[in-house]
Amino acid sequence: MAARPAETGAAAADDTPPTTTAAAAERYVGPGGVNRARITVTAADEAGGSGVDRIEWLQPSDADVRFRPYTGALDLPATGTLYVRTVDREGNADPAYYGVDLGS
Ligand SMILES: [Ca+2]
Repeated sequence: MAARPAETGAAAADDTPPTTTAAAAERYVGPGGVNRARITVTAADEAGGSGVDRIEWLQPSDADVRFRPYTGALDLPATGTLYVRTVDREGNADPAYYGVDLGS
């Protein structure tokens, strides 16, 4: 893997984390009478920034707690709190995880 070229000039600097937005777009009663929520996450980097690299999500009430890559709308039990964050291509992370209350 080739070394990255040195960054020069003001245009190469991106020290600003992206902005993450999450919305519980829909709540419904799933199989077994379990309340569920569908959540859509969107993110944008600042104008002139390096761009969004990835969105990650974590639900502490999950039996297997780990950060997962966000690849599309989430469909989760409507309980606890969902945390999401976004990382841009320079590694700047939305500093505080964005918490979404899934409880109804
Ligand atoms: Ca940025």
